[in-house]
Amino acid sequence: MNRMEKEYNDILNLDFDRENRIPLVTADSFVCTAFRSTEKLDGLWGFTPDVFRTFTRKRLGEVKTRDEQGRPVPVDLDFNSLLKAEVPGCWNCQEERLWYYEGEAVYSRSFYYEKENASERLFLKIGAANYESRIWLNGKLAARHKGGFTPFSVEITDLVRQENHLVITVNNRREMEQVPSMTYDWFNYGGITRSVELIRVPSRFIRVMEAALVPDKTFHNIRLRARLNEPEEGVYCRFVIEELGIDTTVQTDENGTAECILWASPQLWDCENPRLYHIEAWCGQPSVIEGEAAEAVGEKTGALIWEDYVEDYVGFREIRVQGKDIFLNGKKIYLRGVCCHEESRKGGRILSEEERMEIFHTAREMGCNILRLTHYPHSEQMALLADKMGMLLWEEIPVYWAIDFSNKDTYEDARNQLRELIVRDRNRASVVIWSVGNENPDTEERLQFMSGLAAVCREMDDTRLVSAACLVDVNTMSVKDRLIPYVDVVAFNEYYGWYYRDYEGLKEILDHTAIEKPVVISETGAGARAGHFGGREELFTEEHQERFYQKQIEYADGRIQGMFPWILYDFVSPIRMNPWQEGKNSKGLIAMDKTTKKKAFYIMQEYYQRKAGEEKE
Ligand code: GCB
Repeated sequence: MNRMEKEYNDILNLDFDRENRIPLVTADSFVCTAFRSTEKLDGLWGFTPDVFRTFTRKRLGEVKTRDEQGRPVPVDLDFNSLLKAEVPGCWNCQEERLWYYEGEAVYSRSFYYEKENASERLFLKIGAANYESRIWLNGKLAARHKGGFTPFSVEITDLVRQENHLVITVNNRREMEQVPSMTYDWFNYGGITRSVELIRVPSRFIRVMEAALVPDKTFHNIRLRARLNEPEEGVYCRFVIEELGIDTTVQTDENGTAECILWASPQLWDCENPRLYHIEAWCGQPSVIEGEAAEAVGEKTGALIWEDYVEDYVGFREIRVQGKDIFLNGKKIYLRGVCCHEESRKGGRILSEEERMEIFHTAREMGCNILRLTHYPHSEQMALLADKMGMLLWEEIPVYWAIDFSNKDTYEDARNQLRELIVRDRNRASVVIWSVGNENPDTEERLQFMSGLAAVCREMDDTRLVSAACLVDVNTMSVKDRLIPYVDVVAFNEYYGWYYRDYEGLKEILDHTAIEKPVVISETGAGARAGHFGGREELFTEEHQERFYQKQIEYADGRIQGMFPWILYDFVSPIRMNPWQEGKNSKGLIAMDKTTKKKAFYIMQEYYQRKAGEEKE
């Protein structure tokens, strides 16, 4: 094809996206990095919105500024220097005119790479990019990924050079078959919203390392597992937990997995004492290192050198249900929860470390022992911090409201998002619940879809509970979802006293609900504009919201195993356009400034203090 033909082909080809639709990157190729050393590519990147998707249409992996004869040619699409955008960041907050932009954008930057040894492999990890992204390295399309909130890794060993030009296109257009789909009650921030990192690994490496307490009620069996990059049998893996006197070497099976269960007496992780243990793992065929070679890598002569090394800090705890109760390390607990979106004070998905800490401190002040991180996976740092702080977590994927439940690709997308989340956070003791959806219609297709997701949780992880936030059955006024047999904790959202003006509805539902499983209210709430005071019956006043919570407690206390008020902070929502909300959902117990507490905050605080006291008795 000569230049002219190519030009025509680029603008006349309706099906231009076909050749860019390469297979999606999935959780299978993820390289765990919680404590691996990586090189961050964060900072200011070249950036431009690309409304007509011209970059992808023309496969402009590299912008050519000169023709074959070396003459300068006009560059209409200069993706490198038009604008700049922060990575991680959301374009909506970068420029006022991009606030409502939904579509494709192009990020680009260069980086320098020098191999540290001949057999080294290089991966790129993207913490999250909302929603569909494509990675182009040195002009070549290297990967495509779907899902706006989970991490993925891409091997770039064969494409990388010393001087590199990296382009990431991100498209956040809402589509019917996506997860979430077309409508939801939060803001659709677009962009590369979490860090981009380079990971160097040897040719044989540990893809995932896991450590957990076996949930067998003994509190003594520790399971250690390492999965290699390839299904290779007979490779040695060494696990060390020095503080527990564990130092053991196991060989991989035909799937490339090395696993052992060891008897130990760890101090258990819980909310009062979130004890974490340093866990180390090595893999490969160890060789002895001597003399100067040993000195060069800071080892003693005669030391064993392995091929790969990973480490993590893991808490050992057991979460379990029995009958209607939930037990943490054998002790019955009440889930004193609150829901929370991942949104910064200024708007935008990127929280500072202080803002994250503030969430934990505020939830603690309110008396919470668990946070429901709604309605999509929050950043990895949240779970790492929760582990340290002793806060339990409910994590979920955005299977929210209407989803194209009969679409196989949609299921694969949801399933992959769930697997990416589980692989990322499976060593976090704080995470005790995986939730597979929120307020979805109780249809046959949805049952197939979501029971499938529940099965994925169970296949991958026997150390956590499975739940979903269900709708109430308004015909029978009860919790009667067909998904109930597939979950451990039955959760339902209710707004009796707000959307439905009689508080008695909640009492009725609980009267009609007889389930031999723990039941929790996964959402309940009422809107209130901070500083707007008035009568107890007047909507959007702090007094009304205060009264609302008094009523919820009056009807639900003693009949449920946990409660999650909706929501800790007000948040941006394009479906809330009225004078009291102005594009925000105002059901926060605290205003968007994350400081101004509304009256209802203190009602929940008093309630949770009482519940915590009852637990101690
Ligand atoms: C719900 C949704 C939540 C909404 C909330 C509301 O049931 O799960 O995402 O924001 O209600 O404010 O209506």
